[in-house]
Amino acid sequence: MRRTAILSALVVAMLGMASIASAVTATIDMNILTPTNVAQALVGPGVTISNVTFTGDPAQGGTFTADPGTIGFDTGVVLSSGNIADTIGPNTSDNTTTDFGGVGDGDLTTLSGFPTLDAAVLEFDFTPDADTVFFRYVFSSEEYNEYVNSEFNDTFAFFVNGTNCAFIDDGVGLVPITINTINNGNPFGDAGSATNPALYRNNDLDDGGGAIATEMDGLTIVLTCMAPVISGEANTMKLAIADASDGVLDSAVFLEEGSLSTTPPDDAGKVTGGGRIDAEDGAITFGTTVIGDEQGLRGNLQMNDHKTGDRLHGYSVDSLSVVDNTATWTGSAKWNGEDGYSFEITVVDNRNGNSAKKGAPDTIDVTVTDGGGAVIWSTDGVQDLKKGNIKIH
Ligand SMILES: [Ca+2]
Ligand SMILES: [Ca+2]
Ligand SMILES: [Ca+2]
Ligand SMILES: [Ca+2]
Repeated sequence: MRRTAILSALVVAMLGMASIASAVTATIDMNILTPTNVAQALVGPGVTISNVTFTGDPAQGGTFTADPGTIGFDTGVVLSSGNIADTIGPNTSDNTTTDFGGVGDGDLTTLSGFPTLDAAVLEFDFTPDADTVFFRYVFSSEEYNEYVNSEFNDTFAFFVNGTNCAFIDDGVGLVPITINTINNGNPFGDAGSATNPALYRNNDLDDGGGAIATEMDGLTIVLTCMAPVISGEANTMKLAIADASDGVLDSAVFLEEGSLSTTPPDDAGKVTGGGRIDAEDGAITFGTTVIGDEQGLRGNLQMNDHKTGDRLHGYSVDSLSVVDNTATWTGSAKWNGEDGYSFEITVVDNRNGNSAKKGAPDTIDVTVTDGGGAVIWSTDGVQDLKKGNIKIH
């Protein structure tokens, strides 16, 4: 199917002159800003960046400001498969488009399941001061709602060291965020074809929308990327968005200013911490984060047994129980880089910091099982933290 949007683009251009009032109020693209200016706007506590590059038309990336309540945060970076100036509200068209005739992105094509075009890609190296990074974002598109569950499955991704952190856990697996994985069905409101509607905000003029003061016809709620990283070393970041199947009907992703950080977002933290549980020569060190929000439970648990050389990377959280100062959770894990393992961890947050003056030490108890349920590694029961701190929020 070939779609055109020339007429509506003209209408938008005319209406746009009279409607610079509320909403996503302004954008500044890379005809003015450098890629480093744009990437730097993302940086928050605990992170430094370098080696910034941008691929795409300069009008496809930059910064934005918005009125409170429009996007969910008021300033930040925006990347688009069209012109970022066309994210400015109000919503005046069902199919706002800039078709740059640009190339797609191979990684996004894999995620979309359809060929991609007009890719905008911002890449940089970053050095974090801890082993997990976070940032907050909102995906939006003109493909909503009329092209939900079609081949026009515009896609974006945030690749941290090559792994996409823009996903939701649907209970079966990790699903990348696209038009077809977050929506309220097609036709709009059809429960049988809706996917993750609790994460979706309708703004389509044909479906009772338009109150959200941006041109975009549909948006996700504010979502959080959480990714394991290597502390103190250069890690890679690739932020990318593209059209799918043709170059029309823009999709845009908004990223919150200053949110690329090693500190979890205020309202998302459940359990954070790290340290060592062995004072003897050789040590078991660990770092962990569990967050719970509208996207569900997610977590990162990294343990290194320096005596045996074994490494655990827990990458999901399947259950979490927090009672007073004790948290227990289970999840799926890689063991020495190999998938197919599970873990259970219980931590007790007895004090803030690791000074003995502040009371009994925090404790940790970890068990790792293989696919057959056999225990292959553990901390040998409850262990005191010898260094570090666990915080249950
Ligand atoms: Ca639309
Ligand atoms: Ca386009
Ligand atoms: Ca629109
Ligand atoms: Ca599109």
